[in-house]
Formats: sequence, C-alpha cells, structure tokens
Amino acid sequence: MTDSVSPPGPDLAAEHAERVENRWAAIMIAIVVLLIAIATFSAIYHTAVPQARVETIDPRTLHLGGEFIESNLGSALEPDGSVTVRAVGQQYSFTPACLLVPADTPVTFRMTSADVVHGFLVAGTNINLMLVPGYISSLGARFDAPGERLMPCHEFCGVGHEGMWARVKIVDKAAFAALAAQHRRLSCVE
Ligand SMILES: [Cu+2]
Repeated sequence: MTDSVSPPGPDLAAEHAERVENRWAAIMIAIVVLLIAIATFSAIYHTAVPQARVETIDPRTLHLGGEFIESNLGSALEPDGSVTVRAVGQQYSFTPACLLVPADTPVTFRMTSADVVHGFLVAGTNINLMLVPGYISSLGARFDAPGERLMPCHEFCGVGHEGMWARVKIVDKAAFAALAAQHRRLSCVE
C-alpha cells in the first residue's frame, strides 16, 4: 500500500458507489427530460407558428401564365448582377433539363412542382430542397468555379423516378454575361 490514507471499509465503499450512481442517474434523467422538452417545444412551435415566408402557386395553371410559364423558365440576369434560375419539376423531368449559372455570382433558385413532390439537389453542394406542388421553393447559392454537376430528383415520385435528373452547368461569369446580353432567359438545353 503506497496510499497513506487507509481504504474505506466495504460498507463505506458501497455507500460511495451508490451516491455516484445516483448522481449519474439524476444527470441522465435530466438530459433525457431536456431532450424531450426540446423536441416537444420545436414540434409545437413549428406547428403553431407559420413560416416567415411562404409563397404559394397553383400547380394546375403553371403552364398558362405567371412566373413559371415556359418562356420565363431558365436563368435570368437581374439588374443588380445576381442571377435568378426558375425551373419546374414534373413526372419525370425537370424543365429546363440543364440549368446554366455563372460562377462566383449570387444565384437564387426558384422552383416548383407541377404534379407531385419532387426533390431538387445539386450533387457535391449543400443545395437540397423539396419541390412541393402548390409552393415555391427558393434558395440562394453561389458556385465557386466553372464545371458541371448532376441534379437528380431525390424524392421518390413514381415509377419513372430513377430517370428523373437534370444537369447544372456552371460557366465563367463573363461568358454568362455575354450570353445574357443576347437572350432574356438562358439554359444549357441543346
Ligand atoms: Cu421526381
């Protein structure tokens, strides 16, 4: 024995162990109660409080007029130099099937669905939205360098789901500006 203090007797040791166990049990119960409280609060909060910004649209009349009419789809260069990309998902494709965006520029995606729930995801980025019929999904993004990325639908939407994908082509900022000078809406659909 190197310890100068003599070890506690068996009763004392058991009492000590029990105290430690009880303390840890109390801490674990507190953590579980806290997690349940957080889950309950967020569930009630998100049900009771509407989202700050919800844009709705009638999925039955997308092709007849308004923001998502076919002639308005694709990329638009805004007066402030940013780019707005509008696209529609439907069973089983995206329109346009190839989105053209400039590198190093703020890009806003505005998307919706014409029929059922689809997914909008750009591979290798954190761009990931659900396209829900009746709602406009909007997300800001920025692409660092030119390149090409896959854009698969990632919400199961029916028998043709696996064939539902598009591409995002990122081009040089100057090249995009030159194209935008000639066309009101741009895409890379050939
Ligand atoms: Cu889909």
